[in-house]
Amino acid sequence: EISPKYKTIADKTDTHPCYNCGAHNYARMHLPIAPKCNISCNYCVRKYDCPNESRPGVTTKILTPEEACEKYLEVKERVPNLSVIGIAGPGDALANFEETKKTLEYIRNEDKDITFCLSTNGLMLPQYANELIELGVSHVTVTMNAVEPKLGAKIYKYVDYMGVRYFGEIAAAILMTNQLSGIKMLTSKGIICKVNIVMIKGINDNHIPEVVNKVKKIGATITNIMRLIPVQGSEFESLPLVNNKEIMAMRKQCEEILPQMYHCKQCRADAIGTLGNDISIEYSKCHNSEKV
Ligand code: CLF
Ligand code: SF4
Repeated sequence: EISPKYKTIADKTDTHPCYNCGAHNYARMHLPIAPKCNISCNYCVRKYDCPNESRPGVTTKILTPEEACEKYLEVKERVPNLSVIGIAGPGDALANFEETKKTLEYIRNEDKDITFCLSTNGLMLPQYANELIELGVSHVTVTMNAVEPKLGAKIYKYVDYMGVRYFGEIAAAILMTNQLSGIKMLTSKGIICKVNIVMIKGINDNHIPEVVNKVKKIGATITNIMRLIPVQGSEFESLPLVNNKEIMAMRKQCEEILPQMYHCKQCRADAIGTLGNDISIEYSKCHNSEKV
């Protein structure tokens, strides 16, 4: 139960720069505490940040939960409009649940009110949804690229679930089932869910409105149709790019179904600042931490 002394979830949405473009003066801070992943997307190379939520290209230094909390305390002093703490990789937040949990607990101890936001591929959502709510997470992003196992099999190489590695359509079906039931568990309890969709030319581009329709039915608030950034060394490295016009046309079409995000910056897993002004690089330089 949220006591009236604290921000309600609606207040938190009002000051969340990703969920509300009117909140562009508020800053978010990603804490890169989650290195592992439990699935394999064909557009991913593990040595970079998770392209589901974070822009690939730079390796982010992993922090321990203790280090993350220290960094939060420092940044809080320098960035007065900081309203959101996000966990967005560089792998999957829920594939590193212990670290995610500890980090959020430490920070909640320091600040009862700051918004907790999390990005995940959704595989472990049914298992952890209730705990996330208890930890005070109010906003969850799930990256969902398809709702058809046949299509999903082209996008995901494998899924590691409960100690078994699954491939092909079975892997995709497990992932999709968990994404959908996980989102439903969250939205039924008032948690705000955004669905990121990576638009992959010739693979899922025609299928995206179907994904948007499906997630609308289970209570998602907004979808964020993102461009695939081809990463060298990934399965999809030489796929043709979706151009700006095509992305915008797809967003416009899907806006008939559900509100769309138009201002995503495909942030790094250690991004800090307003969406228009990421100060994470400057920050790591002046703090002398190593950056690869
Ligand atoms: Fe981070 Fe994502 Fe939360 Fe925002 S980013 S976990 S919802 S606080 Fe925002 Fe960055 Fe786009 Fe993500 S602009 S990549 S949508
Ligand atoms: Fe890579 Fe992210 Fe997919 Fe995991 S969820 S395989 S880190 S793109």
